[in-house]
Amino acid sequence: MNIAAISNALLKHFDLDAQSSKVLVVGLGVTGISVANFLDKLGFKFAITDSRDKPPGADELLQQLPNAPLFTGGFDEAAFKVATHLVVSPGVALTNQAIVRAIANGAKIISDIDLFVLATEAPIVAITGSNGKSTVTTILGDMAKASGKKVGVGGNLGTPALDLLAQSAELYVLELSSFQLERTCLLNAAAATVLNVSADHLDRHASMAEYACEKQKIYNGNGVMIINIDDPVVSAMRVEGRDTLTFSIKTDADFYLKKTTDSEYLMHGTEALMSLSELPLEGRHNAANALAALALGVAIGLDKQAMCSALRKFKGLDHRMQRVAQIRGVNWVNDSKATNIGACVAALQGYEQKVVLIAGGDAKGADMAELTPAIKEKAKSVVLMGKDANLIEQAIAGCVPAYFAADMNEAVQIAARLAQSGESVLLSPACASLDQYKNYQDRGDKFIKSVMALAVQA
Ligand code: UMA
Ligand code: ADP
Repeated sequence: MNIAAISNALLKHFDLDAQSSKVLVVGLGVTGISVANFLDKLGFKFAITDSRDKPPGADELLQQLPNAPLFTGGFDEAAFKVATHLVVSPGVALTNQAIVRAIANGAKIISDIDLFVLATEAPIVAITGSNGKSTVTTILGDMAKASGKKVGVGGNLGTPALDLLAQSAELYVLELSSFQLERTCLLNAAAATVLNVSADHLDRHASMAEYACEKQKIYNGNGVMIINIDDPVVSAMRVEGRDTLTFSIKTDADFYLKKTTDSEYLMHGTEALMSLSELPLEGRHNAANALAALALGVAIGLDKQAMCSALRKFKGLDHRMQRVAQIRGVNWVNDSKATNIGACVAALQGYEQKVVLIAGGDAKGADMAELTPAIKEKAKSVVLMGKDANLIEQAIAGCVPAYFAADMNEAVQIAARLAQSGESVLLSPACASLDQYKNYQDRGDKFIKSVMALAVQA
């Protein structure tokens, strides 16, 4: 890290200087810890605040930076009053009154992503979208490694961007959420994509238009724009005169699918890159993800053969259309990461035969009626759970039988009674998990545990 160069850039862009500025790090999750360590290395004065009584990073902070002032159990007004700059974690809304007041007092907002952008000269590939971010980010990371690149892969995927700086890299691949993009202004990615836009996080964004606007910020700068022309909202983000590569699973594009009598191919122009049947992932949406990753890789000059070899080896991430088991002829599939309607619809559309769907949780303000056509077409029955189970039941209005379950174990037991041999039970909740579980992984793990228990039941 070139501390002098980064300090100069922080002064230039944010009027932030080590002598006079007072930085408040808002939120003590993994982002807050990464920001605190970064500021400490640069020699900045900072304090940290978290509204929770016991924030998840408190023990880690005590170990790593025992002298850092920490205010928990509410947002400390005094700390906000003296702050000249706030580095706000993505989980904290900028509409929080303490933050609104601090901004009115002249405090500047900085994101960990802007700090990261200023701290590296290596090219960044940036990936957002309502669904497919983690899959495409991981595939592209694998493709870069297969092409012999030293690559750092993280962001919303899990490892905070600033923690990626611990190891030198010649390329960074970042998954970015709408929360991260909303507060980022310096991103200038070498290649960037919005994979798709469908309703999500409407409890945090005022409207779909605002949500899409935050996503669009990933294209800021002058890098190559990767555009999904199957998605009208993304297509409208195209900018005349910018280098652009398009992808589509429905029509002609720079990267597209071509059917022949015996197979279907992933194409770049006239070149057949590989057969779709070699891609070890379920669902048409994963063909779109593969084309997006190929387009991003070509935009930054990765080797095409190495990229295809990475695609052939990619087995998919846990909790995304993950095959759990076949028990007494019934296929059990864990798609717990389907935390919005778009993901659940994509999962259902991948089936030819009707499934038993387990859904529900926290709908995050989405209109569950958008789920109804896919349920009508692809579900023989639904098992509903969680905070907004009623919203789904009202939306489907009796078009398929609905059952309620108090917890995952009960949901699995009910689904086991409903599914016949040869059919599938799909956990694809269309909702966030936090009303009943630690996170989507915990929800998926509980599903797997209950399914495995069926195997030993008489
Ligand atoms: N929180 C408080 N009070 C605070 C600070 C946070 O109640 O003072 C709550 C938030 O409302 C949120 C939770 O704590 O519910 C975590 O927020 P955070 O910003 O502290 O989270 P981090 O641990 O820093 O993790 C964040 C991302 N979390 C969110 O955006 C909510 C992680 O994405 C990301 O992997 C990590 O930074 C590294 O970049 C997770 C996520 O759920 C996987 N993302 C959403 C999604 O994918 O849908 C956007
Ligand atoms: P994200 O990081 O955007 O949440 P993931 O790759 O983790 O995306 O997948 C999340 C959910 O979305 C899973 O249920 C997965 O099956 C589904 N999904 C993945 N790619 C797409 C896509 N291109 N379109 C719709 N749904 C998708």
